[in-house]
Amino acid sequence: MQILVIVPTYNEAANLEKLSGEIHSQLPEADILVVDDNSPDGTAELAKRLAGKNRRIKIIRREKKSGLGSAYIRGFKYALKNGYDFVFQMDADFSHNPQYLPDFLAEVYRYNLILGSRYIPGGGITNWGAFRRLLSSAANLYARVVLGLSFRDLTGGFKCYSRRLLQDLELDAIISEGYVFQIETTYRAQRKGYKIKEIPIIFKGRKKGKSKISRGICLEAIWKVPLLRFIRI
Ligand SMILES: Nc1nc2c(ncn2[C@@H]2O[C@H](COP(=O)(O)OP(=O)(O)OP(=O)(O)O)[C@@H](O)[C@H]2O)c(=O)[nH]1
Ligand SMILES: [Mg+2]
Repeated sequence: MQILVIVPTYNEAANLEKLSGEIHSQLPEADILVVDDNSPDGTAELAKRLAGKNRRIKIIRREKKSGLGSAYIRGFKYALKNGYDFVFQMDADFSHNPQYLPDFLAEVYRYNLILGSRYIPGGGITNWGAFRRLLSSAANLYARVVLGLSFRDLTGGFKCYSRRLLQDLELDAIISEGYVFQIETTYRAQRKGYKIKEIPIIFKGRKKGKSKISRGICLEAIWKVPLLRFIRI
């Protein structure tokens, strides 16, 4: 069984070494793929150094900051090409605690997509102010109602996919980048009839490094979510 953990990075030099150590202490047999967009803070150089010492760390370096969705897609294609069976996506800023990785793996055998969920019993959020919480709840409610999905956390970025689902997801047809990317991948999986399960995670707001959330990412959510209803799946 081959496992890949995709970690997209933009200016995460303060987090990467500790994160990769913690991932490997949970899943020693997993490979970690850093997809870096030429971060000015030297994240890619750090990743290269780590990869030089540890063959279970890989790095793809893209020329410029090109968005989170396309970074995941790049990682997914790498996973398919290199024969991985289970593929995680997680953030580099410790919002997604590596201690949950085994919980996902315990379920993904019976499902095709596991969502790390802040909004089911046992899940939660620490370190976020009222505005960020409100924004996230509103986005989830909006997506749930507009797309008729029953999952409580559609915008989270801590997920695990089976190879079978990734093969069938038509990666080149995906239209979104920011939070909508998370909604779209889950929506496509559901429409194609794959089995999806939410498991509880406590999400920690970022402590180190700078947030990349922008108004553009929020606006994208408003107009692209309804559009998803009309795409051919
Ligand atoms: N490769 C790549 N990674 C990105 C890009 N934008 C964000 N990331 C990474 O994607 C993950 C999630 O981004 P964050 O900036 O943490 O976004 P967020 O969690 O919504 O917001 P904050 O935690 O408040 O910053 C982090 O590991 C980032 O370094 C990008 O354009 N390209
Ligand atoms: Mg974050």
